[in-house]
Amino acid sequence: MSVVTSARHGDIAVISINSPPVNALSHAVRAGIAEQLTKIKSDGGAKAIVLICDGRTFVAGADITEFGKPPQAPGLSDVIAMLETNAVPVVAAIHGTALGGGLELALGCHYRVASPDAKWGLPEVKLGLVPGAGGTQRLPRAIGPAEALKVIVTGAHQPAKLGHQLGLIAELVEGDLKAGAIAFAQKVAASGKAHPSLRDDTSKLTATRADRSAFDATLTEVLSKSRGLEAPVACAECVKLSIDTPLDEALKAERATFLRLVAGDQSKAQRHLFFAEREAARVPGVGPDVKPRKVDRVAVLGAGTMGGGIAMCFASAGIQVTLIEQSDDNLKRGLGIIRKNYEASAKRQGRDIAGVDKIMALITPKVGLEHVADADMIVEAVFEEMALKKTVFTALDKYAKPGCVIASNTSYLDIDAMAAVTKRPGDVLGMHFFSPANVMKLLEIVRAKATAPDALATAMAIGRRIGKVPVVVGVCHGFVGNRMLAQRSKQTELLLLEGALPHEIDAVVTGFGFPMGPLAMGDLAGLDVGFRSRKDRGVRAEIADTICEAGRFGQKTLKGYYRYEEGRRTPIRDPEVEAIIVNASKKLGVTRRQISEQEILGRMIYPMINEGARILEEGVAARASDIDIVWINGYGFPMGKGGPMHYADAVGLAKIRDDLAHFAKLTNDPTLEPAPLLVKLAAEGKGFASYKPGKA
Ligand code: 3H9
Repeated sequence: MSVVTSARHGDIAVISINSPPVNALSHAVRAGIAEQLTKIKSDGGAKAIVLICDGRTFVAGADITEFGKPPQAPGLSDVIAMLETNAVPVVAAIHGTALGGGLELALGCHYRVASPDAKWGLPEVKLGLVPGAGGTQRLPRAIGPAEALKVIVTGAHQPAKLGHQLGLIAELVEGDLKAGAIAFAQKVAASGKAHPSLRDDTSKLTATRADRSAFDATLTEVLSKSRGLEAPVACAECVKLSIDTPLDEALKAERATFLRLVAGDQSKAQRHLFFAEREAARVPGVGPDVKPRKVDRVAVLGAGTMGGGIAMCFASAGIQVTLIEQSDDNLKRGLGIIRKNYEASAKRQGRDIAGVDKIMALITPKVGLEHVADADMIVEAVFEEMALKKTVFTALDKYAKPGCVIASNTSYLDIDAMAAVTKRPGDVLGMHFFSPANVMKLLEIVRAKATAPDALATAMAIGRRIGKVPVVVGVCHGFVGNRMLAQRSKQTELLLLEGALPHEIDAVVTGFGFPMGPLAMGDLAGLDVGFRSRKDRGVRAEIADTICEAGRFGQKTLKGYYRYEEGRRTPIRDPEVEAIIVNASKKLGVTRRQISEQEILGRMIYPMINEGARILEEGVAARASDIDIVWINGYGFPMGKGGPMHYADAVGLAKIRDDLAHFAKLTNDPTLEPAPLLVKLAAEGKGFASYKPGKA
C-alpha cells in the first residue's frame, strides 16, 4: 500500500501520510505527496487540502538514513514549492512533532493547525546541519528573525501553544484533529480572502530590517554556546540572510550550506550519536517481551551531594521519594540544599517559587533503613567503601519488599560483591549517576552477573523517565567512563612530570573541544577525593599528592593546580604550583623536555581509546557506540567528534595503534601498548563500529 493516500471529505481533499515509525520524508513519502497533489488538481473540485499524518506523529523530518546517498527526485524543496504555489489552500494538521523537514513541509502550506500537545522545531543543528529545505528563511517570515534564530540555533522542541502565540500556528484544535482541520479548511476556503504564503510575506521582517539590535543581541547570546561546532554558526548565518536577501538567493545559499555540512565530519559524528543513543536502548538479552516493573516510590539512601541530587532527579519527574539518612541533622542539611537548588533553578527560569513546595512535598525525609519497606526501587548513595556497602545491602535485603529493584550508585565498586550479601541478587544492579546528578544526562546502569532482565529493564525505563540517557555497562573497576578517565588522569600526571604545565595540557584538551581541561576539572571537582583514595590504596602520584599536601584541594580552597580569586572560577596560573611540578621532576630524576601539543593530545585521548578497546573486548560495553554515548553525556567529549570510539575510527585505528606503541616506548609503560582488539581491527583495516561483541 502507498505511504501517501488521499480522500475527499466534501469539498476538502485530505492527504494522509502513513510511513511508520515517524513519517520521515523518505523518497516514497516525497513522491507520494507530489503524486497526490497532482491527482487532486486533475480530479478537480477540491476547495482546500488538509495534509495530515497517521500514527504517532506528524512528519518528524527528512529521512536521516538517506543522507549521504544519491538524491532522488522529487527533492523536499520541490514538494514544498508545489504546496506553496498550489491553486487551493493547503492546511497542515500537526500532531506529535513537526520537526526539521516536517516543519519545513508545514511552512510550505498556507496554514498550520495543531493539537494543543504537539511540538514543533528545527533540530537539524543537533545533527550538525542547517535546515535544508527553506526552514531558515520561512520560519523567520512566520515568527520573526530573532525568535527563529533561537529556535533554529538551539534545535529545541517548542510547544504548540508558543507557535500559536507567535503566529506560526493558526489554530489549536482540541479533540479530533482531522475533523478540526477539515472545518478550518472549509472556513478559509469560504472566506474569499487571498491565502497567505510565507514566500511572499515579509511583514515579520520589517521591524528587524529597521533595527537589528534585538536580532544581534540574540545572535551573540546563541553563538556564545556553540562550543566549536560549525552548525550553530552556519544556522545563524542563514537566518541572518532571511532579513534582507531575496528569498530564492537565500534558499540557494541555505541549500549549499546544508550540502557542505552534510558531507562534513561533524555532521557525520552527530548523526552517529543520534542513532547511537537509540541503539543504546537496545540491551542484549532484554527483548521487547521483558516488561519493566512498576515504580511509584523510590528510596534514596544518603542525603549528601550525590544522594540529594539523585532524589531531585526522581522528584522532578513526579516520583515519590523517601530520602533516608542516619540522623535528623543530616536530613535537615540535605533537604536544605535540595530546596536551595530548586529555588535557584526556579529563579533562573523565571518560574513561580510555589512550584518548589510542590516538588519538595514529594520527598519524605526519614531516619533509618527500615523506611525502604514501601519503595519499589532503592538507590543507595552512601560512602564509597565496600564494607559499608555490604552492611547496607544486608539490611536492605531484610527490609525491602519483594520485587524491589536495589541499586548502588557506586562509581567504582563491585556490584556482584554487594549482590552476593543478599538473597535476591537478581534484583541488584548499579545506577551510576554523574555529578551534579540532577544536571548530568548520563546514567550508567551496571548489570551484575545475576541481574534479572526485568530489573535491568526497570532501571532503563526509570532512567528515561527521569530524562537521563541510560547506558548498560558491565561490572569492572570504574565501569566504562571512570575506567577510561583513569587512563587520562595517569597521563596528565606523567605529562606534568615530563615537562608540560597545567595550562598547556588544559589548552590542548579544550582546543580539542572539551569544555574543560583535566586540571581545571580536577580543581572544580576537588582534589582531596583522589588524594584520599590513593592514600588508601598505598599509591603515590608525586605532583598531585604534593599539591594536596600543600593544602591545595582545588576551587574550594581557592588553590589547586591553579589559583582562584574569591567568588570567581577562572583558573589563574600559579608560580607556586609550577615550582612544585618542576621540583617533583627533579626529585624523581626526570629531565623535563618540551612536549608538543600533538603529543599531549595523543596521550590525552589515545590511552582512553585503548582502554575502550579492552572494555569492548571484555564485553563490559555491548558496542563501541555505547562508549561514545557515555563520554558525550557524562564527560563533555566534543559532540562534533562523535565520542572516543567514533573519533578513533575517523582518525584510523592503524595510526592510533602506532602512536600508542610509540608512547609505550617513550614512557617505558607497557600498559600503553595497543590493546589486542585495537591491533586486530587495525590489521584488518576495520573500525570499532564494525565490532559486534554481543553483551554488556
Ligand atoms: C532534516 O529534516 C533535514 C531537512 O531540513 C532538509 C532536508 C533536505 N529519519 O527517537 P525514537 C527513527 S534532518 C530516519 O526512538 P521517539 C529512529 O531511528 C531531520 N529515522 O522515537 C528510531 O528507529 P529505531 C530533522 C528516524 O518517540 C525510530 O524512528 N529531524 C528519524 O522517542 C523511533 O525514533 C530530527 O532530527 C528520521 N528523521 O522520538 C528529528 N527520526 O526504532 C529526529 C526518528 O529503528 N527524531 N527515526 O531505533 C526525533 O527527534 C525523535 O525520533 C522523535 C520521536 C522526537 C521524532
